[in-house]
Amino acid sequence: MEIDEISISRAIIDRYHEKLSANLESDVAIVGGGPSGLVAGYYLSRAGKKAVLFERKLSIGGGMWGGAMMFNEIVVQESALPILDEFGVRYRKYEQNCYTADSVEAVSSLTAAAVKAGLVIFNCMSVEDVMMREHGLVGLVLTWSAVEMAGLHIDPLAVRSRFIVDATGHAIEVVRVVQQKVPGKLATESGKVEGEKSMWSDRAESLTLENTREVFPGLYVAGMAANATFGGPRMGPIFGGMLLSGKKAAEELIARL
Ligand code: 48F
Repeated sequence: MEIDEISISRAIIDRYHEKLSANLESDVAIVGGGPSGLVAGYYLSRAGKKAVLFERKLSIGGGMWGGAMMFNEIVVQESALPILDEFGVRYRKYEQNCYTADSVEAVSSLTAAAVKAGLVIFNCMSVEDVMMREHGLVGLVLTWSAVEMAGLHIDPLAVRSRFIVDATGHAIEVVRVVQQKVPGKLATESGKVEGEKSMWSDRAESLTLENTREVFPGLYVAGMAANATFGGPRMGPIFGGMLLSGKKAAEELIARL
């Protein structure tokens, strides 16, 4: 039977509308589809929580695709190997506490497992603001990335969630919006974004985990955003901290939901 172009179009419009509408309210809204956001989304979904992830770009994976300087291999330390095992990402020992994995396999495996666990991902969507109430944050304000890129003056849509995870990496976009537009202070030493420090891989990796926590009522930071918020150094192309951070954020949120 011939398939009609209008059926194709209607199928896509209907299914997308259904998906968007079903996810206007969630337990956790994750901003950013890099390794920390994907891992957080996976563990939340696997625990039966309703998690939704918004990613600005067409592709999911953030800074993981390109390894280091486009050499598409990543380094992961021993403590994070159980997470690679959980996702079925293969790795090889290079030397003591230094394992490598193919970055394309890593991103695609994290993404596939997260989606199959129930995480709903909206790509091409940018978070431009938050929704606030007296007691804290209650959701996100979204626009199409294409609208953002074109600089069109078009009003956004809003989604409600019990918790938000800022997993936007070095840019810490949600935390910066909160600092600028929401009354109150961040749970950092200065009450503001402390800012990312220069590279110190070993220290950064342990700090990423420590810094993965609630930074404002209703808002968690994970991955590089955690270090940038609390003043930790950058770590370069070692990804164990990102994976462990996503898992920690999920575990803390599961305990609170
Ligand atoms: O940067 P990214 O990969 O964050 P991550 O999970 O991992 C960091 C590592 O890749 C690397 C590193 C570790 O060695 O330092 O950089 O902390 O992914 C962040 C994602 O968030 C998206 C962005 O496009 C990227 O894919 N993003 C950023 N701002 C927004 C956003 C926004 N406002 N709305 C939607 N997505």
